Amino acid sequence: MDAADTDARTGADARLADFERTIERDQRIEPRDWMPDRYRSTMVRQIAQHAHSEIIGMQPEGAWITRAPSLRRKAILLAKVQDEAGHGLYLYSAAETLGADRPELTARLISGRQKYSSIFNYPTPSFADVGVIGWLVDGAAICNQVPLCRSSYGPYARAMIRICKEESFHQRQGYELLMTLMRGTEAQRRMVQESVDRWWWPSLMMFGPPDAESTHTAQSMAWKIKRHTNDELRQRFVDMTVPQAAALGVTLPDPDLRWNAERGHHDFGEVDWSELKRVISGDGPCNAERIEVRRAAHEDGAWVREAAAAHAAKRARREGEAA
Ligand code: FAQ
Repeated sequence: MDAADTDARTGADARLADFERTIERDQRIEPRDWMPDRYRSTMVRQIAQHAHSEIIGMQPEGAWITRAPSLRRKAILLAKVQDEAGHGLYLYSAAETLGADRPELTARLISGRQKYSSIFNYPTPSFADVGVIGWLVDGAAICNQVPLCRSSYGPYARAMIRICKEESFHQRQGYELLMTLMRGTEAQRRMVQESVDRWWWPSLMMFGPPDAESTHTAQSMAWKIKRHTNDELRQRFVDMTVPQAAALGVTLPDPDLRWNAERGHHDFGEVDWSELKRVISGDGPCNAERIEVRRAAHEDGAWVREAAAAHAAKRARREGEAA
């Protein structure tokens, strides 16, 4: 080994040591900092999947915008779905700070090479689903994402702060809608219960596979990308949701759900992990429809992207001539 090789090796070791020290001290990794390739690709993977989830997540509730039962409910729903688009944009921007190319991320989503959350592959046949998505799906998202505000990658952690604030608001609006329905007619109460029955188990699946089967958790915890395991967050969500269900007057569809005083947590039944695997691998009730809608929207929007690029090029030319 010659002197140049030794210098290069020492430089690489020093950079890795610097990276590990930053993580150990709970400081943030920023875009210009050196990072291991695997840390970068793990961050791009998680942020892109998260961004895709926000964008695909506009569809199930968005389907109710034209059919909301009042102007007030329509305005609330429009604002919520618009917030989700905004979350997608913050997250795609965070992925871009890692060198990811946004059109390429979209192409990967549309071609099925990149995932999005399983939860958005379920249908929304009743208006109560809008409330239940706010309560349970945004509730699970907050539970998962509040610890991500302390994630080690700076732009992701900062995006998460704003997203969590908005999602807390979404969760409250969902709960308020359900409270209103529960104070309504017997048919409305039945509609809420039927919706809870359909969304409860898929909401628990949002936290990912059980720890023993999770491929990324150990490394992501070591890098402080994730702060808790999938099972820890799932448990936290169950404990948080049980009293809310009682206050609402609905039953969570799990005969094994009960308080365990010894553990200081609720015990709950086994999630159907084969269903999660099926939905993740593209065979959920609405996977094909969700991707088709996203593909069509992307193709319909081509002229907007072309016009924006032409405008930017023209402005750059003018500025170049003026300089
Ligand atoms: N669905 O080893 P792990 C929202 C994949 S909230 C689909 O445990 P990891 C707000 C996983 O990616 C929803 N795929 O992986 C909203 C991996 O696949 P890969 C989005 C899943 O990363 C509310 C493989 O299985 N939130 O959008 C799922 O350590 C209302 C092995 O799993 C986030 O993305 C699943 N449920 O932990 C919008 C939060 N679970 O990449 C509209 C950030 C696992 O090897 C309306 N993400 N997989 O091919 C995370 O916290 C993590 O990535 C987990 C998964 C916890 C999702």
